[in-house]
Amino acid sequence: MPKNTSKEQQSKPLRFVVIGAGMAGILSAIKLQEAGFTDFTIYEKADRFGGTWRENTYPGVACDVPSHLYNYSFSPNPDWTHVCSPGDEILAYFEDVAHKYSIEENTKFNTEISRIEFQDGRWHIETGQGEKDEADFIIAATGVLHHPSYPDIEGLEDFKGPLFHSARWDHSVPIEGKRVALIGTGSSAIQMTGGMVGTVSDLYLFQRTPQWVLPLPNPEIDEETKELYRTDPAAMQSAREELYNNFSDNFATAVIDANSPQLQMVEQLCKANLDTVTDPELREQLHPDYRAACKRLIMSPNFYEAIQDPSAHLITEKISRIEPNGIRTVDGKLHELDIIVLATGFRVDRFLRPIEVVGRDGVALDEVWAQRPSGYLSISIPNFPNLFMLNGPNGPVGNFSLIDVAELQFAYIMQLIDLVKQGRCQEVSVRQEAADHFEEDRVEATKNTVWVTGCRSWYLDDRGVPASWPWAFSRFREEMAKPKLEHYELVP
Ligand code: N01
Repeated sequence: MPKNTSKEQQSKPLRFVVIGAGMAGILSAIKLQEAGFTDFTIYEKADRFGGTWRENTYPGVACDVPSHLYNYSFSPNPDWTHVCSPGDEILAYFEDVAHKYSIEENTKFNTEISRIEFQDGRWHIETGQGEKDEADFIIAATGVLHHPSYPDIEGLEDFKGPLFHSARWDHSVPIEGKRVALIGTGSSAIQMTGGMVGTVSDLYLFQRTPQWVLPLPNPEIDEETKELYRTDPAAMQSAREELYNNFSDNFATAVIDANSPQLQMVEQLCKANLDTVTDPELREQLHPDYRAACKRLIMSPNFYEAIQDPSAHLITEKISRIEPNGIRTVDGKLHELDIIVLATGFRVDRFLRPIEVVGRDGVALDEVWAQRPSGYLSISIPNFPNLFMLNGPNGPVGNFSLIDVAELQFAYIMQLIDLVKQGRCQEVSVRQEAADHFEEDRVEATKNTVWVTGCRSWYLDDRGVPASWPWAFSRFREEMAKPKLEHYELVP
């Protein structure tokens, strides 16, 4: 079939398919509406909005990015209850925003896209339910930390009690008065430790690697402040800006420069926090042997307090296997348990996958990404025209607000979409040379970061290169302000 001519393209409204109805999918829909595009569908495999906040419902779940920063810039929420609000409140916020902008009307829930192929100038979409669709553009808002990673521990199937991943919490299982094991010491496990101690009879935290923990108090926001934010949006905006600048100037600088004074400050704060642990043996067990922020930094108001509770037990012996009654460690000891929670993180190299994605001339994304995923500015892939990712590979991840990242990226993507809308071209994708050059520069810049100072972490790809944005956040903002069109292939 011949391609649409430029005239046809202009006479027909552009159609968009958004994959995923989490934070970035809802954002895409709102921004498409705002730009006057009405022909779009969000496909969501689950039955409600919310993405990561729909999936992560474990005890203690919260966002460790302060709430007044972790909301859309165009829909600030004066009613956040805490500096870092709990997960259910964040989920309710996203559902409210989706409702406010009537996004439901354009969303197909319980519908999982299984295959997309670029053919004859359009994307052809197939769902697992056998539906077919077409679109001029695909916006992949599929999330980063989405596919649970299950550990390769012998006997995982042998445990006779409930065993589940932190992102698949089984709410039919009561935890009150139970002996619960947490495997892992990432941000999820640290939040769960604070969330469960005092409720369970015994909490066993199986630690493979100790973590540096930055103390982040989480007080309630008082009524007076909420009322001020309700009546004076400028005051709320200035609170947001303060958080934003503080984060950009301090934390974002600390992680990209292992020799920065900002990183020294983070290290000092973490060390002083560790010193609050009174038992010297426990303190030593919790003491990491790598630099603070090498792994994704843990922010917690209460972890050390919780782990010092008499009902909490830090297990540092390596796990030997899981048995019907509990976990056996290599010292031969069986830790008898009622419930095991795998807080073992996510497969961070998936992005759009397992969707089968076929680009121009039959090129398969799975082959292009066989070694590892990549994307120019984390947004565009050569030979996959009119497909843009939000929070795609190697973007600013970690302790950044992914909402800010996605908003900046969408404004950038909109400028590329406009090229097609204006009839300047029909297909837009990054040139191979530009993508390669960007990746070379990126890999080179990661050498200055704290992420390569000697630790195991999910930031590191199969080569040990951080899969993240290694420059200042200000550079990201500058890059997102205006696409360098010479880096793009614009097919008329
Ligand atoms: O996962 P992780 P997470 N045997 O990959 C251990 C975001 N997040 O779900 O360190 C024993 O960090 C593994 O050990 P080690 C945030 O970006 C945000 O906790 O590799 N242990 C590690 O301790 C975060 O970084 C919020 O030695 C095993 C743990 O499992 C990201 O999600 C809240 C093991 C995995 O830690 C992921 O955090 C929560 C094995 N076989 C999460 N395999 C916010 O507040 C793995 N481990 C925004």
